[in-house]
Amino acid sequence: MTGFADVFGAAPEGVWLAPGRANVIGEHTDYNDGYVLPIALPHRVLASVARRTDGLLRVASAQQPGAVVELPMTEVRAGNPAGWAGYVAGVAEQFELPGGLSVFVDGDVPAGAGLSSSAAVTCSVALALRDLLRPDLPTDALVDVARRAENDFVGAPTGILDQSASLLCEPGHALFLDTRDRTRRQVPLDLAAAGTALLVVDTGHAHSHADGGYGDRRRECESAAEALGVPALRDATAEDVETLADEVLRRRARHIVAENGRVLTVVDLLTGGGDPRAIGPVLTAGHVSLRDDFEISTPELDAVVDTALAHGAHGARMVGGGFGGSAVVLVDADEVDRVATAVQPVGGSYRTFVAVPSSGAHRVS
Ligand code: GAF
Repeated sequence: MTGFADVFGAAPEGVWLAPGRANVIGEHTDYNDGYVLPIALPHRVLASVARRTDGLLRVASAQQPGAVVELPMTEVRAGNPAGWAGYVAGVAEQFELPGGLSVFVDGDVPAGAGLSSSAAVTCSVALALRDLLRPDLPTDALVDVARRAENDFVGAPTGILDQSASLLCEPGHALFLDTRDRTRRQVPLDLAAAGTALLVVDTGHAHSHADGGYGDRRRECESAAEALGVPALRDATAEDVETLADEVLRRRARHIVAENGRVLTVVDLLTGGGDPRAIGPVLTAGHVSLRDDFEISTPELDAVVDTALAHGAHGARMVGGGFGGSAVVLVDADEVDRVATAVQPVGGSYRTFVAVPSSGAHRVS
């Protein structure tokens, strides 16, 4: 690919693609051993990769023109390099690469938008290194390679939603995943055939999982599970949750328990082959729960949801880790433009697009 050859002076050994994701429902359930239902986006990262012989890791990006991050593989360790190249390095350090590696990434997943731009980077590089070095590694193991890069190297305490979506989703389907035992099922999702669309609204207010809020929620969920004497909130019932003495923990746990139920409800509704509009109120209930009980929405995301519903959307919710980012809106296909315009602030700075369930990570060349 041109970008790689321009920077490194030779062709890569191959090019690998990994997509960003939108989550239909199942937010913050992944690190509570619960259920998720993401789709892969058409937006993706392409990683062009070649092994080296001089022991260096060299990383460049089409989105960071002129900036080549370079260091000996022997100096790659958690936090070094910092910044965007850490997502590549955090994967590379988990493979045997004494000769080093050149990586050029080129992506169009909006960064900080709650659409998994970081998992698209880690998964594209993980798949490349699996194909080049460890073809025996199962994809489930790659999910963990990508998660460890994020958790241990970059310092973002995420679950496995994003990495699983990027590596395992299939076109035309949502991925119903049990994050405890990793069992999964592809749920057909042809919104267009039903005259509907899932509109993504990126508010442009960036978030970061390495910042405090996400980790706080994770710790609160762990404290709630401990107080209830269960391994994870996946194992608690709605009745259990109401016995929690701490008011904040009670609300956090209430979201997780109800959200797992919402995933199962949405999967049932979609599997039954009925009208996908029926999932709309469940998505909206998910937003109310994230806003009021989990407290990770923002005024901008709330305004998108409220405005979309006021303009006839069937359902709407914030998506991803929260504290900024994007919302998804279920609308009739012929209402997409009207609703996308209605949710825009003055000046129209929000990016909107229709999320068509796309393919998971694969080798391109
Ligand atoms: C982020 C995290 F990376 C995921 O693991 C998940 O917890 C999500 O927020 C919330 O559902 O995307």
